[in-house]
Amino acid sequence: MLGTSDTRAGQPRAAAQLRAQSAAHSAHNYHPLPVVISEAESAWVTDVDGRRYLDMLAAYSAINFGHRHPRIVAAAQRQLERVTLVSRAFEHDQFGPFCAELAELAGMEMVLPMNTGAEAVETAIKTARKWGYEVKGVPDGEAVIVVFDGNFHGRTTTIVSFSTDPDARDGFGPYTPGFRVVPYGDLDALAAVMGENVVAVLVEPIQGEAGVLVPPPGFLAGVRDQCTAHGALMIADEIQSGLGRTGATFACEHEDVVPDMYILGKALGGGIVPVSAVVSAAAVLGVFKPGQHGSTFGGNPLACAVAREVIAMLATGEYQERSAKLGAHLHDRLNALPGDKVSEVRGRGLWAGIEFAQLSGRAACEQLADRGVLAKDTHGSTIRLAPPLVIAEEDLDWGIDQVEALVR
Ligand code: IF1
Repeated sequence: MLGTSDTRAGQPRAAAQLRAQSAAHSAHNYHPLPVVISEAESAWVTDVDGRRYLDMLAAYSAINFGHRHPRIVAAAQRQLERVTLVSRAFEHDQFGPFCAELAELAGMEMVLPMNTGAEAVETAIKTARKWGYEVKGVPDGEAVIVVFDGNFHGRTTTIVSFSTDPDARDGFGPYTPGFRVVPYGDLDALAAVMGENVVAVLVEPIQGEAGVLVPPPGFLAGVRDQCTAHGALMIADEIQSGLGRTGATFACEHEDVVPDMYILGKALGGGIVPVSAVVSAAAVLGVFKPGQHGSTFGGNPLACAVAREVIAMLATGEYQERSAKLGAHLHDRLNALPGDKVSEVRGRGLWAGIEFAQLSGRAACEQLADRGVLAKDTHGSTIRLAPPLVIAEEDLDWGIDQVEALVR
């Protein structure tokens, strides 16, 4: 059936046929809900049969500003008419402004742009190791990076090497050495491994994949203190938690913590293109010399133009404020759900993990989809909600009504 695409001609194929095609011809590394989306706007998506769904996943926070936000689409369209890709062999007029504006938003000095989250995490690891050898004076090949149990930082071979999730890790060895795993939230365990070869502690301020786990109060501040005391870099993976999701630009802000490095991705691309970045001090990112790291697409003109619009939108503070306000409402309502049906609700801002007592996460998401709400399960009986920050208050309430209906 190569070359035939009735969807392009405006005649949607039956959902079943499209699903059969993807089942036959795509690797089965996902088990998607049976919804075939063909259009989307703001917090809503429409499937090939014309059915509308409220998107309460928002592509795991990559759609923080909603689908096809007019400001971001306009920025992309303007850039499409100018120049889209030059490679880093040359400079272009969006690059300097993007780096300067992102550094300013983060209160840091330098930016190293990549594309996907995993690439930015890899970049952070390479930065920390090189910084460890050249600046901290760790003996060559001895650098240690401390990570946490339940982490999710991406799917490259090095990153899955320090995953504690058997699905993510098993069968992909041999594994990259140089990582120590300690329990999330446990400052004593962290202190026990903070030797002189530790170059960095890599932490999610809130663990997404683990089920929107918020660490105990004081944990991030404790990580910060131990990093400072041992001359190690505190690296915050804010790929999912950052850029407004929790009601602040960065989730670290809730504990008044400033890490040495932010890793950003997802929402930075405005839901249009993959854009990720490592943001840090000049003394840290300064370890890279020409030829030592890079990417064909990293920092391309289209990506920079889109991300600049995202940064300008975040600079107003209105999305963070909206996330904090609507998030408080979301958590108030979720916390009022019957305790015998909902064992725990976690999260911050417009981000929630809901643990059901008698329902698998998958079954909950299937029932929600039947009710017109898209959400995603994670381990066991947990689902996560991360609606776009632009969601209308009445739509949010309607979405919560559907969750409530599952446990009535
Ligand atoms: C999938 C999870 C969410 C991330 C953090 C790095 C990355 C991610 C904190 C890598 C990516 C995604 C990947 C996506 C599912 C999703 C996810 F369940 F797997 F953990 F959001 F909760 N750091 N998270 O959350 O970024 O390379 O994907 O751009 O399908 O694997 P990426």
